[in-house]
Amino acid sequence: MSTSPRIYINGKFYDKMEAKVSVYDHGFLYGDGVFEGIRIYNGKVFKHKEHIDRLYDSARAIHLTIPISANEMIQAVEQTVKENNKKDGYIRLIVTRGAGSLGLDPRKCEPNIIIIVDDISLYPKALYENGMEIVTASTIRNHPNAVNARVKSLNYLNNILAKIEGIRAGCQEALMLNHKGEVAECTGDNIFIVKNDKLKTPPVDAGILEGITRNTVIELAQQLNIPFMETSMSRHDVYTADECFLTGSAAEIIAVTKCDERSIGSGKPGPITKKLQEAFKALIG
Ligand code: PXG
Repeated sequence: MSTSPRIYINGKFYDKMEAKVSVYDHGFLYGDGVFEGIRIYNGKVFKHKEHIDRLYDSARAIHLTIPISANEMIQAVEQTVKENNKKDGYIRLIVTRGAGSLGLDPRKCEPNIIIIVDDISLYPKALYENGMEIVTASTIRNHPNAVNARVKSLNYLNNILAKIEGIRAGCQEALMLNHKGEVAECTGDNIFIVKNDKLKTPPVDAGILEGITRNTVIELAQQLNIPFMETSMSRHDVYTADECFLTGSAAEIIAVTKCDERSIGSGKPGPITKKLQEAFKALIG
C-alpha cells in the first residue's frame, strides 16, 4: 500500500501534506528538542520501551517536560502504527520545545509531540554482502562539557558535517572521534571491532549515543558466548582489527571492510559479524 502517511501531532492525525508545526517552534529555530528512530518489524515496534525510556531521558537532560506519560507515549506510537497499517517500517518520534518567542528562553514554549510512520531507506544490498568503507571525519562528536552525546537531540550538526565529509570521500558513513582523539562512533551508527575473537566497543563515556541496537548486539554476544568488553580505542585498533561492524536502527548490523583506505582483516565481512547478523535476524523474526 502506498497511501500517504498519517502523521500524529499532539494527539490528532493529519495527512502528510497537512502535518505542520509553527515556524516559531524552537525545534526549528534552535534545534531545541529530542527524537527517536525506531523500527517496526512484522507489525511489532522493536525495543519499544527502550526507545521511549531513552526519549524521556534525553528530554529530562535538556529540561524538557514531555506533556504525556511514557505509557501514553507508547500508546500514541502504537496508535500511529495502526493508523498507518504498517507491518515493516520506520518511526520517527520527535518532541520539540514548541512555539515560543524569537529568543532562546524556552519558558513560553509548549512542547509538540510528532510521530511519523514511514518507510526506511536502507544501504544497498551489496554493502551488506561485501561490507562498507568508512573514513575518519575531522569533526569530532559532542564535547562532554557541551550537550552529552547520550542525548538524542535535534542538534545533529556535528554528525551532519561528519557525514558530509564521508560523502565527499565517497563513503556512506564516517568515523567520529571524541575530544581526546579516541574512537567514538559513526554519524548514525555505533562501532564494534573483533580482535583475537574478542568483541569490543567504546564505552558510553567515550561520548557516544547508547545505541539500542548496540545494547541488543551486546546481549546477543553474551548469549552466544562471544567474549566481549567495552574499551576505549584508537583508530589504530580499527585499522588492525580482524573484523569491524556498525550497528543502528537503520543499518541493523553492517560490516566495515575498509577504514581510511586500510583494508580491515580479510577485507570481507568476518565470521563473528555474520554470526551476530544471523542472531539479530532471528531476533527480529
Ligand atoms: N549513534 C548515533 C549518533 C545515532 O544517531 C546510533 C548511534 C544507533 O542507535 P540505535 O539506538 O538506533 O541503535 C544512532 C541512531 C537515520 C537514522 O535515519 C539514524 C539513527 C537511527 C535511525 C535512523 O539516519 N541513528
